Amino acid sequence: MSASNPTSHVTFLDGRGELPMLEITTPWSTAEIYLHGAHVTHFKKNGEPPLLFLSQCSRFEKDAPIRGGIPIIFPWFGKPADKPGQHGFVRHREWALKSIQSPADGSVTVRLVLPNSPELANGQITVEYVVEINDRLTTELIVTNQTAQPFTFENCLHTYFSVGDIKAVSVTGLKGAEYLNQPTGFSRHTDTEDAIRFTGEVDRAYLNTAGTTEIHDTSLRRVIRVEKEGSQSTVVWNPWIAKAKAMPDYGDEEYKEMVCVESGNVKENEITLAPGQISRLKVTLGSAVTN
Ligand code: TA6
Repeated sequence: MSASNPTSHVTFLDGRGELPMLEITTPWSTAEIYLHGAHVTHFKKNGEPPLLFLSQCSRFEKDAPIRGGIPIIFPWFGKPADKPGQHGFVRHREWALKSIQSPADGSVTVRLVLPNSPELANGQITVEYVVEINDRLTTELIVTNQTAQPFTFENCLHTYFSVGDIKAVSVTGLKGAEYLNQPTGFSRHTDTEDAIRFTGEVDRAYLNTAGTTEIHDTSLRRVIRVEKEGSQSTVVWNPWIAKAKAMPDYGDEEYKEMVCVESGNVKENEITLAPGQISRLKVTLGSAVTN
């Protein structure tokens, strides 16, 4: 199946692991989205290196998460004691394609919905994902509570960014924010640095921060902007050497070429949605290369 207009094109085909995927071309960019996990695995602006990192060792299998791109973390983050598995279940479920729009301006908007899930009140908690592709990549996770009770959850767009050399990367926009440091048992700290730099494992959940972050990559001479709405938490992650070796679906040296800057609502920023209410988590990714 394909949808197109004079300037953009969408093809529906079997991707890796024969998982259904959409291949998208716009006047500015190319992108790939798998129905498995409603997972954006590729976005590349013309004339720039890919924006998203995808592990060479990633699995493309039913019931397994894809390593890279933008995994959708919902309805819980991490591995709470009372939850089965890490980072929720929607990232390894097959989503349904609801619509593809490609207006005359050449942008493409794809809507996906999570099929009714017994864990989500058999569909009374609805989950939709909207991906807009043009010279930027915008994704929005929309959760609606159609039950008669409050619904509490965490969410996170766990974006893997591609960088030239992690040692030449700094992340700004989080100075003064509090964070929970995963490697030391989620101990609480306040970030006093102008920028986060990477010389070892970093795994931090920044809380009560709704601002824009930037990834400065001097090796690719690129600045990536992460603008967000409906998000009070930012998670910054690089596994470094030991954790890289410990992950079977991740290359030992790949920690050098990626950084995760994730937007969501985790830990004490979890959301409680009243009956009838809608939660929207929206992230817009833009980039510019300096000559
Ligand atoms: O977002 C950071 C983090 O929670 C890390 O602690 C690390 O576990 C990472 O997510 C990847 O999790 P995954 O379940 O995809 O292996």
